[in-house]
Formats: sequence, structure tokens, C-alpha cells
Amino acid sequence: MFPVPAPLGGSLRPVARRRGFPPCPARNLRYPVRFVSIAKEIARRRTFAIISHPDAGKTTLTEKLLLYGGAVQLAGSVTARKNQRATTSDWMELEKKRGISISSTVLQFDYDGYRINLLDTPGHKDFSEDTYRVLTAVDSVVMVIDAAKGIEPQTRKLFEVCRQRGVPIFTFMNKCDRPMKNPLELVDELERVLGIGAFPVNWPIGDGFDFRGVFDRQTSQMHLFERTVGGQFRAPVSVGGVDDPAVRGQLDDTTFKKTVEELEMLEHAGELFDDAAVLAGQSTPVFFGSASNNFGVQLLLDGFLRHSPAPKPRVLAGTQISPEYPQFSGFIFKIQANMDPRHRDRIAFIRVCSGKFERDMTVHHSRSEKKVRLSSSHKIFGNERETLDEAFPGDVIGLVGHDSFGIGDTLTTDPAIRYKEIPRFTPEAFSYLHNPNPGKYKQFRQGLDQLLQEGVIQALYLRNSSIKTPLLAAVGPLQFEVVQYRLESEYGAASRLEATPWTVVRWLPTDIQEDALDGLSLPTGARIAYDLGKNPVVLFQNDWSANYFGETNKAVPLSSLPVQTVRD
Ligand SMILES: Nc1nc2c(ncn2[C@@H]2O[C@H](COP(=O)(O)OP(=O)(O)OP(=O)(O)O)[C@@H](O)[C@H]2O)c(=O)[nH]1
Ligand SMILES: [Mg+2]
Repeated sequence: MFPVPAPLGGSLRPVARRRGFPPCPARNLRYPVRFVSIAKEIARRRTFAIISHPDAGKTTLTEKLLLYGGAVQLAGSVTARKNQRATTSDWMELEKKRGISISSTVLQFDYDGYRINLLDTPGHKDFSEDTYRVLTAVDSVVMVIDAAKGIEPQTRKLFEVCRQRGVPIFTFMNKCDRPMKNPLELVDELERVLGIGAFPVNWPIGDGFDFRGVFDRQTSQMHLFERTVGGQFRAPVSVGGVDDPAVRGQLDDTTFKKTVEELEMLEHAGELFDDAAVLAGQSTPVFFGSASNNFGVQLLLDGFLRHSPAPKPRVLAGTQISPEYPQFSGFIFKIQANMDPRHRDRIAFIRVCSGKFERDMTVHHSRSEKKVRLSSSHKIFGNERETLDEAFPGDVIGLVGHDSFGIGDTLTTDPAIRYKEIPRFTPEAFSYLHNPNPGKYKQFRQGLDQLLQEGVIQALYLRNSSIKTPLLAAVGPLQFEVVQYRLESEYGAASRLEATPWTVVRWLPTDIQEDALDGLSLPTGARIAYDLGKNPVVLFQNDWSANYFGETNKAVPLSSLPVQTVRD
């Protein structure tokens, strides 16, 4: 906990370099030499995701964190004109075209002694499977809120997942350069709607066109920013206390008075920053700013790094696997093919959970129960990659050249470890996917198999059916569009969708026998099918039909959540 210090006053001084937060904790550790390296490496890891409802500014903020973290020289802009550089994070063709994030992006970089693994996630609910998988791989999140809109539905859902997992949450109130809700109301909304304590670390000075900067409550300093063209460069900033005449001179009376009044109200509330509550996910530090204008980004980055957790132990069937455990272990949470047109291959993204990863090491692969040698390991930065020789807990690394790897697999030097982190979703949209060019069957099939392995979409196979057309099952219809687009652009295979009558899928008991399936009485229009793990499911036209089945087949309980087994 730290109290808010009294205003410092003093003269206006331009900030040439970052203000002095304490050095990365890794530098201060005292351990016997052999242990130092791994403990030190773990302590300096920060692995986090940026989450929110669509369009709140996650990708824009990601770009600005890269700019302020020194990882890029020039920030791209999602709304960039054609002659400007595109974003590092939204690198996929379709993302650039649509201006939305479709797939999560991994960005690893070093800053101020920290090794940062940042994951930008897509906000659209149709891609939430990807976002939820990312949440299993991170130690904390930055939740971005559009300050004009407050808490939106998808943010709320993602927040709930973080809360269930006990993930610490940092909040960035973005777009303060537009007319925004009253900041006190925004903070109150966090407490009222999400039920989480909120501690404003800084406070907006003005809003909309008059948004001038933020007041840092920890140092009692005003940070007044200037806008730069397109927000490509760091925003020049001047810093001074509330009483500093030079700062005062830059603000009109109304803005100044309003800010001082609001700050007084906050002080009266008397809350202190509580690190333990933040780490327990019970309180969120709140930062205000504007990602597109670079206002408040440096304060967020430094404040986040200072208070966010290093990798923690993972709990596995009641046992804790601590990051310091000497055996290497990690799990695959994402697979992506064709990231770089020069290397038409697939990357499996693994989150290291314990021990040290070394290139060329031999590990146990949980799915195949075989030993595999990991010779092609990479550090990932958007769609760029670089060979990597070693990695530590917290790191996300890319492994190339292992077709047998699937999402959820554990890789470890201790075969007793088997992570079960990856959630599966229940599809709600179903469509046939036709191949209109018989001559391109090979490309169509290869592309589809690849995308299924990536988990871009799910597939079902109808029972007793002579139709060989794949039946796709999606959490949301935008996933169909992504499949079609990627089949065409990455595999040169056109495709055509055909609607189906089903909207509901339910899983049958995994131990049900084939002849028992013949004996089931199905409502009109319902069909039995198998998922990719060969588990039987029933497709229904609507909820009413699914409920009717439940009443007429009481001995056959249905599950609305996908079963995780793979049948022979
Ligand atoms: N005015 C204003 N616009 C912003 C700010 N930050 C982002 N934007 C704009 O908001 C829009 C959405 O930004 P993105 O960064 O793509 O949002 P996102 O959250 O990544 O969106 P998805 O990944 O598709 O969910 C873009 O047009 C940005 O330029 C800001 O601080 N102020
Ligand atoms: Mg985005």
C-alpha cells in the first residue's frame, strides 16, 4: 500500500525520459548463484493480455505500448492511410481490410529490465474462443474501456472469466479525447456493474477537445500532453504540481476547477492503493488516457509493470507447479498457420509454466505420449519471428514443424504434468461448406484441415450420411467469413456456404453405444452427428426441440458443453 504524497509544486520541467519507478525487482534479488538466473528471469517476466468489447482501442493501445516500450519507432494506426505503416498487431490481410482484430497476436519485447509478453486479443464475440484461450496463458490483463460508453457487454463477459481465474485486472479508460462520461461515474460503474474495487491511479484533466492530460495521484503531478500528427510519435509532455504557475497557465479556469474538485472528492473517499487486493483480483488500478493521442500511455506502462504480477504457480489436480520447478513444462494455447507468406508453415504457441526451455531439448508430448525434440523455437513479434535459444516461465514462444501438436497439449520434461487449461465453446451457428471447383479439392481439403487444427472453427460429421460436404460449427457467423477468406487467400480455394436448419448442439453421453444411438427418438429435423473427437452429438432446430428430446429420452442426459474426450 502506498499513500498519496502531498503536491510537490515546483517548476515546469519537460520530461526527457521516463520518471523514476523503482527498478525491475529482478535486479534486487539475492539468491545462491545457480538459482539466481531462473528466479531472476521469472521475476522480470510480465505476461498479459489486452481485452475489451470491440473497438475500445486494444490494438491502438498495443501499438502505443510498443512505441513507449521502445519496441517500434513509429506507431501504425488502425485507421492509417494507405501510405502509412500498418499496425504490427493486426497483421492478417482480413484484419487490415476490416479494421478489426480477428486473431490474437503475441508480441515479446524488453523494456526497462522486464521481458514483456503482450497479447492483443480480438474483441468481437464471434472470436471469443481465441480470446478465452489467451486468458489461460497470461498472468494479468489490461481491460480497455471506451470512456464515452462505459462497460460494454463483451467487456463484462471477459471480466467474469478473469474473475473466475483470479487474474489481476488493470483498467485503461480510453478515448478521453472524445466527449466522455463523468470520470467519477466511470469509476463507480466498475464497482457497481462489475463488483470490483477501483482505485484511480491517475485522473483526466478535461475531456473531448479540451482533454489536456492526466493528474498522477501517486506523485501529485500534472502531465499535460501535446497532440502529434496521427499519434505516431511520443506526445511531448510537461509535468508540474497543481500549484505550478506554468501548469496552471496552460489550463482554462473551468477545466482546472473541475479537476481540482474531483480530485478532492477522491481524496475524501480516502482509499489507498492496495497491492494485495489488486493481485487477488479484488481491486483494479484505473488509468485514464487516449491511446490514439498517446496521452497517459507511459504512465499506464510504468504503473502496470510496477504493480502487475510475475508468473505464479499453476494448480493441477490439487498440486501446485511453481515456475521455479526445475522440470520444464508448458501448454499450447494457440496454433496459427501461414503467418509469414515466406514461410508457409504453422506455429504452435506455447506458454512456458515451469523450468527452463532450451532449444533442441527433448520433451514429452501429452497427446501422442511420445518424446519430441524442439529444434525450431522462435521469439514472436506480430508476424515476425526470430530464432530463440532459451525461454523462462511466463514466456510465450512459437514452435514450428510439429504437425501433431494441437491446442491444449502439454510439453514437458516431467510426464506427470498434464495441463488442462483450454476451454471449449458450444457452437451456435452451423453451415455446410461446399467446394465449387472439383479441380481444387486438394487445396480445399488441406486448407480446411489446417484451419480446423488451428481451432479457427469446429466441424461436425453427420451420422449415416452419404454427404461428404463438411458441416462447420461456429460460435459466431464471422468465423465462417474468416474460413472462406483464408481458404481463398492462403490456399487458393474458393468455397460456398449453405445454410442448415440447426441452431443448437448438445453432446450425448460419451459411453453411449452405436446401437443405442439407433434407438433414440429424435424430434422432427434433429440429426445425430460426431464432433472432431468422434463424440456423438445431436443437432436441433431450436431450444424447444432440444428440451423436448430431454423429456422424451430421460435416460440419455445431454450436455450443452462440449465433452473433452477423443473416442477411438
Ligand atoms: N478518438 C479516439 N479514437 C481512438 C482512440 N483509441 C483508438 N481509437 C479508434 O478506435 C477505433 C478502434 O480501435 P482498435 O484499436 O482497432 O480497437 P480494438 O479494441 O482493437 O478493436 P477489435 O480488436 O476489433 O475488438 C479505431 O478507429 C481507432 O483509431 C482514442 O484514444 N481516441
Ligand atoms: Mg484489435
